[in-house]
Amino acid sequence: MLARLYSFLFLFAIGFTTLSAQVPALQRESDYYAIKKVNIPEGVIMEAGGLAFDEDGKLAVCTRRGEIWTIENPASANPTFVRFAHGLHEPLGLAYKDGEYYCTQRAELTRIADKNGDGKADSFRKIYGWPLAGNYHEYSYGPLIMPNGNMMITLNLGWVGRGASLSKWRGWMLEVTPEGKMTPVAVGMRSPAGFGANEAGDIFYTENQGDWVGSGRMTHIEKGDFVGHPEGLKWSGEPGSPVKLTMADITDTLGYSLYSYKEKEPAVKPPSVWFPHTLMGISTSDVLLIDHDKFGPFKGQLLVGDQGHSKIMRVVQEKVDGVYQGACIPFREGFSSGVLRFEWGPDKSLYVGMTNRGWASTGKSPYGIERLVYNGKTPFEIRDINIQSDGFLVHFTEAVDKAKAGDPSAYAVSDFTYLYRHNYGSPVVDLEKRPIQKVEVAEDGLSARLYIPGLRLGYVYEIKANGVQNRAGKPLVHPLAYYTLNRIPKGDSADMADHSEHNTADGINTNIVSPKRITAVPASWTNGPDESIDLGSKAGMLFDKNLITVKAGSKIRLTFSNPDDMMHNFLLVKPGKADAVGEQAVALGLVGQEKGYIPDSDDVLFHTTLLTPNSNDVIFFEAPTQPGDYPYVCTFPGHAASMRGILRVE
Ligand SMILES: [Cu+2]
Repeated sequence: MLARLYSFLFLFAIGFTTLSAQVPALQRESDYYAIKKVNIPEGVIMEAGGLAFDEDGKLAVCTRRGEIWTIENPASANPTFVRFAHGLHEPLGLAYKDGEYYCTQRAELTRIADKNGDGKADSFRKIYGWPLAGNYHEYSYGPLIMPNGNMMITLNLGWVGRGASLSKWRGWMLEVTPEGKMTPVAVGMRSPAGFGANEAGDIFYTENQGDWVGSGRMTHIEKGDFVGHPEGLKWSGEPGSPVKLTMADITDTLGYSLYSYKEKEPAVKPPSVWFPHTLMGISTSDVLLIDHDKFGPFKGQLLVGDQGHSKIMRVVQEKVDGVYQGACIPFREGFSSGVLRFEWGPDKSLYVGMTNRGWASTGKSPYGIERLVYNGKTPFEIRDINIQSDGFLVHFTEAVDKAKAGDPSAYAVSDFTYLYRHNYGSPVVDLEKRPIQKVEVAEDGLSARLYIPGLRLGYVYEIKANGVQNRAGKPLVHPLAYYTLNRIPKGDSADMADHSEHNTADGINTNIVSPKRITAVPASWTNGPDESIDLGSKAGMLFDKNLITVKAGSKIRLTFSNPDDMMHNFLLVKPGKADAVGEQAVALGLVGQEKGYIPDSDDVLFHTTLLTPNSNDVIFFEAPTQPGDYPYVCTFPGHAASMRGILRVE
């Protein structure tokens, strides 16, 4: 099985590498959507946990430090900040309705109001509360206020080296009436930091990669659903539970995807959209409907944030035989901190609340509020994707050059899935390139139909359209989408996914063979190494040492240990090249895991293999003879920004 997977990877490595997703220089996100800073007064720690606007356009932000700030004229150069409330317990959601704020603290849903009109909260009423075990990871989110006035909240699992439901209803979505009557809705959540409703009013929640969760994903929630993580099932026997499954019903099933596990246990609900880990983001957050046409040609679609990658993605969905499915598409990156929350402002710009304390992000600021402003120009983008019985219909925001877009070589499509198991995350498995039989471009040039034989249910389709251009010869701003296939419309010619075919091998290459990784004492080192160095990983995507000083040309034995729960590597690179090498690693795309995320680059001097949790690697190398600061960096996608240090050669 292992060999089979590797041979696929080898065969298609060249294609994937050359077609890796890069934003072409001609078309930049910032040409259409500008990120503008909201000026925050000095001393205000605006670690945004939730955003809400009142009817007058005043913005309220609850913070992870337990405050609520109101901000008048947030788009102006000097907004007015008032501390409206304080002393709350890490509120991670805020809503506003009829003159009152609704806020989810760790242990209760609270209604907060300013009764005497002095601009500060003076009324705090508990609507509904729940117990805490005291675990740091027991985050609580919401509320999402429904049209009938009821409120949805979600409760994170605790973390004890795995997701754990240490107190009642952890791992659940709950519905609470304004009077405080609670009904459990759905279970199987791990870290449900974001949820929102689409145009039809259906609720979707986003999940972060973790144990039992192969990659980030978004799932449609209906009453009685079980969405994958078994821990919350501990409470399925409680009065009011709409779920009959128990923890014992869910077994660790190497070899099943969540989709194929459903054939064994029909109560399991797979996601409508997977966000491939590191390729789209690393920690999905807020969900918001684009409910107007003042933000580009995307009305009716969803925006989904990513905290770790400090960015926002776009999601297009369709319902086939009553089941949601669709694609995620890159939208806007480059926010200054981790994107946790967003909300439409009165002018229909998007206010983005950010924080990264304890949750590293590519944006380097610890917190902040930014505003995403659309300038009215139409970006040339994939607008939407619809499943066909024999392929995909890809819609564009502008007419395409028909000759170019009609050529199958303008596209590359591959599919893969993730394993459903107790481990933290899943590698990409069963990766295959899908041949495109032919492409038909619509008369108006606004869509292209890709004929792809042998579609596989339960798989994620990477659709690249790097060769598509508009009539002015410009490429797509983002020639990339990941479509999750749950259903195929009638006229079904698809091959059903056969779960016995899932590759159970990890797909991770932990023994990278390379002349830059020498794992035995070189024969020429007759006196052994001059120096032995121990380096470790540290939680939060860090090395445990930021500076190591060595003599020029000295013989070094380096032991890199990984006691962390994530995978890491060590690459020593040429001065000033840490960013470049990190980007090259991400650009490896789906084959990155096979290469240990080590790009084939002259900028890389020496490296270890990719280390799984609780493993180590020993390498031998000679320090550069040229004195200077040589960065070392972990290039596991998403880590390079924070996980680096300096080897100082003297
Ligand atoms: Cu790392």
